Amino acid sequence: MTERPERRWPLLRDPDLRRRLERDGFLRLPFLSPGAVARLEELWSSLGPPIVEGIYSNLHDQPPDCNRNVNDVIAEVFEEPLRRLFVDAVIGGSSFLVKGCGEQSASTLHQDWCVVDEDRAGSLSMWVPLVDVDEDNGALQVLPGTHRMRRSIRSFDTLSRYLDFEEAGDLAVCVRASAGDVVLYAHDLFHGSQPNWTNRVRVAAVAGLVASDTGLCHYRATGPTVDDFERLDVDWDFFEKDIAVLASGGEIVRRGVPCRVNRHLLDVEEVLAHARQHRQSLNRGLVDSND
Ligand SMILES: O=C(O)CCC(=O)C(=O)O
Repeated sequence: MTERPERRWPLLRDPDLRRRLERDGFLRLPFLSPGAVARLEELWSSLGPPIVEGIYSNLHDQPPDCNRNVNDVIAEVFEEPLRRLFVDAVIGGSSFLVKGCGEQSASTLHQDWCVVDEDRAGSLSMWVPLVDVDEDNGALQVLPGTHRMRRSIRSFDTLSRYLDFEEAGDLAVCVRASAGDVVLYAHDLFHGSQPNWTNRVRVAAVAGLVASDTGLCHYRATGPTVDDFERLDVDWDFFEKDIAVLASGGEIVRRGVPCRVNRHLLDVEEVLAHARQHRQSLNRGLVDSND
């Protein structure tokens, strides 16, 4: 199995949870109190709430002041339970991620954008549903262990690998969760969600997490080959403000450091083989499979 160099991750207090997160790339844990869930539901309702089709984020269409407020309230609500779980973690980029209803609401299996140099550091997403989630209403589905594959570069304008749920078959693991649980997952873990077949939108509050002293970055494709990039040093605001400029067809003026990552685009077969191997090693008891 391809192994990655040691990386600096946000540091969980519990060594056993730390081991599981680094091994599988995800972890579900109790996180928010019912009162905290109610506060976030109220915040979501105060946005309108927008009519949601497919996958919706407030970052898509809400004004900057509103997005700043959503970011600040989610960060505040997450702060206390975050300190209980982690010794060392810095939160940023909080928003609502909402799944509408019906066939068009699937999120194909993918890796999230890089927010750190993944040769040196690991970054996590905190995904907190405000309703109970399962296979019927858009629970996260993950390909365990795929965060340990060779490095890939994902950003606004780089080519990224997507996988259909049909291709993944039973390698995709559904992470059922109760309202207020957190699903922690590595940004480079393949994940997605099947359509929401219920008639109630599925709201989740999400945020990014890195260890302190970990610089954030974003990659831009520069050519001449698909493996040539520049790495920009950024902060959390970049993902809210500058990306919105790029998304609306504008350009941003920033100089980055050139870098090349050979064959950065992962192959479908390679991802599936890796997920299969991870599952086999769990089944064979090479690693403790009781958790
Ligand atoms: O919220 C979902 O259903 C999908 C989440 C996801 O894929 C992501 O945040 O990248």
